[in-house]
Amino acid sequence: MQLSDIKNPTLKAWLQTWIDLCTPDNVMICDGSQAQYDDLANQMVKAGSFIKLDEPVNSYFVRSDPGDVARVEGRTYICSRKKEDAGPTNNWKDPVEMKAEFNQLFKGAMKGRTLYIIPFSMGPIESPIAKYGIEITDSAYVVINMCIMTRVGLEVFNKIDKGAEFVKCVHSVGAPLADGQADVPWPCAPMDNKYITHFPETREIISFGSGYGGNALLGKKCFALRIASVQARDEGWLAEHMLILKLTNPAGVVRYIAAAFPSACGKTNLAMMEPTIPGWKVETIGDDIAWMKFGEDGQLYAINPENGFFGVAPGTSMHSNPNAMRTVNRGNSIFTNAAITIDGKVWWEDHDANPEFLIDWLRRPWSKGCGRKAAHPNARFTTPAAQCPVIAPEWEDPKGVPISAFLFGGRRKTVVPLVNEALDWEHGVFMGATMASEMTAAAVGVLGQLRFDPFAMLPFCGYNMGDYFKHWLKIGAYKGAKLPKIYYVNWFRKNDDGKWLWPGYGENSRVLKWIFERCEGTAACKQTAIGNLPAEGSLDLKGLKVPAEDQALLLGVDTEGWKALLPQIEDHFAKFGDRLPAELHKQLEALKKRLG
Ligand code: GTP
Ligand code: SPV
Ligand code: MN
Repeated sequence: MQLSDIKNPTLKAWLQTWIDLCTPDNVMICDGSQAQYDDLANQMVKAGSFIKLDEPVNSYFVRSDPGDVARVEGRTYICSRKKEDAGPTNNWKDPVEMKAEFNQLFKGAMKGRTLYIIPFSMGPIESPIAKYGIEITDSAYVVINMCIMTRVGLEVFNKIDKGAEFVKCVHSVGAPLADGQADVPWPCAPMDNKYITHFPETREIISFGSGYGGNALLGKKCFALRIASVQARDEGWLAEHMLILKLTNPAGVVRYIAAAFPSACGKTNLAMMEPTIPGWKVETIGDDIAWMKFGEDGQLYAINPENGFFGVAPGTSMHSNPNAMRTVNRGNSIFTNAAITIDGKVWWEDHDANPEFLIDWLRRPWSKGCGRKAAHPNARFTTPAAQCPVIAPEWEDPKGVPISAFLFGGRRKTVVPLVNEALDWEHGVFMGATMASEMTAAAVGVLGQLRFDPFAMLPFCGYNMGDYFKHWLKIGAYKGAKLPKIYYVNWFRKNDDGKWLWPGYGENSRVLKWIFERCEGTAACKQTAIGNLPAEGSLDLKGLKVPAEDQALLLGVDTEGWKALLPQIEDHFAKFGDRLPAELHKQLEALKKRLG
């Protein structure tokens, strides 16, 4: 397909404007075909950016620039017309000024490069919940990853021709090539010249200067969360940073659960876990994003808008997440910022293999015990969801799956128990609004620092988060709604020696079982000041060696610890001023009172 084949006047004019501004050497339309994919990957190998692996099949190894390794929240902006619509948790720039700046930045930005046009669908293309986008990019790495992570195909042009809305996504690595200038393996711009910008009112995304992950694969965080959260607010649905899993009990009863944990806090792991308790089964619908709409029966139906997993590699092994390992081992995967063994096998921290020597993600020789990490902590694999051995057969069902429970959680060394059930929807929204987690390597920032990350959406909400809380409350008041129950979970409690109190991973199935049985009305709870905790003996701990004193910490209420959190919650709420719904103030006062 040629550029001249694109007939839709809006699309055509938009594309032409950017082509004229960016002055690429070539323009190519991506059709999502294997032939095009292989061709691009081969070009990347020839250019020295990709290394083709012997195994898994049809897979590649790639290292980014050392300064372009994760999402850059400090360089991410919401360009709403009014600053207060971006809210206190987002960086803001005036949309007119930002576009004027881009008119300079993008001038000739793709010189020496190819401008790729990627038509993509978020969600199965025929799903009533799906939405479409067109991404322009000058990065073949982005094209290849988008082909795994989204549904790329020319049918999207037909949908647009028939009047479907599309999100306009523009991306450049921001590194034009002068005549005769040699390229580098991972072109990008310096940190202070990266811009990840969103124009919620016009449903546009413009990203400049980074080639990594959520900064560049614009279907993911930029569209499916930041822009989609605004669409969801306007249209009465939910776009959330949530995994979706299918849980089947030994009697064959099925329930679907969605869980919001911040970046690198265990979504991929939970979504494809192998339960340790006999007879229970977990299957995957999605591992990072959920779009949910009410069905006629009043239930919330969720789809996974993505087509692949962009998963954290370090920590992933046959022991911790065997199904992720099996997925990538089937091939067709990209490994970014891992290490590579002398004989050409990818490796990362906690990988099952035990190599003596390898070449680390910074191209330096590495030997076992040298004290350095071999892979970047935010090294990632990109791999097709359809290859996951436990992908649920209905994962592409256009109508989505009905959600029984929402889980919120994060990394909390102290205070927060293993599982806590919200007293009601409003209390659940309070739990979501007061989520906090220790920071991970998924974003550039201070590792381990505790920060509030409401609904795991702090970096991803495309509008004022006070209004977002209101939206969640409004969802709870939807007429005829059969609302999911809400839980706050924490796999990450530690003892004073810094050791995990809870074994996590497959053992988290015990908590899923309790939640399932709460939904069925068969498990008992005890009401406490902070919520409903498992009643003595109602959480299945059979065969698990967790000492009684650790169990007490995991399943108890640390009243003093909770009291100490109250002023922090007050400060957190104060940020939102009068955009904070009164219901949340009320919830905080009620918690205070219950704690005594
Ligand atoms: P994003 O893709 O960044 O949104 O992250 P995610 O939420 O999907 O996180 P993921 O499942 O990739 O987990 C990130 C890290 O947490 C990995 O290193 C895991 O090994 C570790 N992890 C996951 N689940 C558990 C758990 O139950 N206990 C412990 N201790 N670590 C876990
Ligand atoms: C996250 O950081 O939550 C991710 C990875 O899922 S990225 O796509 O880079 O945002
Ligand atoms: Mn994520």
